Amino acid sequence: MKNPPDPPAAAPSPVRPDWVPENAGAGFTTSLVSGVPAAAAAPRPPGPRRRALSVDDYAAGVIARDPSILGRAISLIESNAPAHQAQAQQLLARLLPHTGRAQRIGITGIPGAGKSTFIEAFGCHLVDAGRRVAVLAVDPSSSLTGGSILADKIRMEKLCQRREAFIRPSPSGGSLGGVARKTREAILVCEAAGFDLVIVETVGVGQNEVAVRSMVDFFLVLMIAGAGDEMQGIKKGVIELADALVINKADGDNRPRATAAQADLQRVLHYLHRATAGWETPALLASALTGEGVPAVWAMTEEYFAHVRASGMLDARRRAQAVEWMHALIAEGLRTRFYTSPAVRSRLPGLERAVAEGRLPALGAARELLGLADGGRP
Ligand SMILES: Nc1nc2c(ncn2[C@@H]2O[C@H](COP(=O)(O)OP(=O)(O)O)[C@@H](O)[C@H]2O)c(=O)[nH]1
Ligand SMILES: [Mg+2]
Repeated sequence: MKNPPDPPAAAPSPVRPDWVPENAGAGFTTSLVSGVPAAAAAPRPPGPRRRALSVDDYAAGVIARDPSILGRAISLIESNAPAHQAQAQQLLARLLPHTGRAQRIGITGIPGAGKSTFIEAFGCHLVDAGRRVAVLAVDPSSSLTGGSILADKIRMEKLCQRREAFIRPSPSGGSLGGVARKTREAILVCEAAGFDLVIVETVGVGQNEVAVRSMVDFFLVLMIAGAGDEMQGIKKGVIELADALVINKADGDNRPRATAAQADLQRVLHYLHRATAGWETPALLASALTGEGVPAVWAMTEEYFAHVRASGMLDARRRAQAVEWMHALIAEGLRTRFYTSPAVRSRLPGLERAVAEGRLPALGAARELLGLADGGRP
């Protein structure tokens, strides 16, 4: 998928986060709502503009886990500017030997399921256990709603303050394909920085789950009892992507309903296709609010990793994901080349009309355009 061109630079915002590269267009998250108590939201001290970093500077800073350089390295990756993209690719090549050691975890669920709250509780539990945790958010819609960054920063307030944690809001703007590329590469940067876990939070809408499933080792679906959520999940096939289900908000008055939902899910899971060979998808209860059940989710996660390491599934999945990703990039490249070809661009509107009016079959029009993109052969 093609990234939209950078829109003209946005008006300067009162708070410019430190992950924003120089010359960033409005396609970037260039502002945060003031009052957010995140370290990343602190305005830069007044003074000369930041020095441009070389690939060496970026690589050294990432490997040393310098939070400011880490943030800037991810900004570089997220930038759509061709000069940044070239530098980003050099950086990734440099970092590649340092990647591959983290546990890559995807967490999805409908908006309001409690993903951010859960990641806060889960992340703090892990940090307390001596782990370093990076959190990346994938939400192509966040640039439209504008609210999710504020909400997530507040919900992850405690985790934000831990030195062993790094939280990065969603790259704003752009297609799901663009966001997926940026997230995949951001995972690698976090790994090179020595985080033990990289958690990707994604909103359970549309194709997000499939995109995130294809970049993580372990995929957790967070659910809530009632509202037909269990059934929705089954219909969308999301449950078949999951390595674990966690019914969140199993607290207070909601506890009995959560327990009933767990029993329903356990029955259904029995008949469904498993996401990972040899691993039976469990359905656990948790409360992100009270923290109850969170250590059990971590214990189950460790059990999962022990299983996939021993069975060779972890390596096999990563190899398959890398090849799949290469094909996705080829497809994206071909698509971009096709739609930016001058011959295609001049002929496309006329052929669209002809197809719409029934004067030409779609197949004939497609063949003609593909021929034009190939260098004029009809
Ligand atoms: N009672 C209860 N409320 C929760 C729990 N987890 C999250 N919430 C609340 O649910 C709302 C949505 O949480 P949030 O983490 O933003 O959901 P997200 O959209 O999935 O990231 C917030 O008001 C949370 O305080 C929980 O375990 N129990
Ligand atoms: Mg959230």
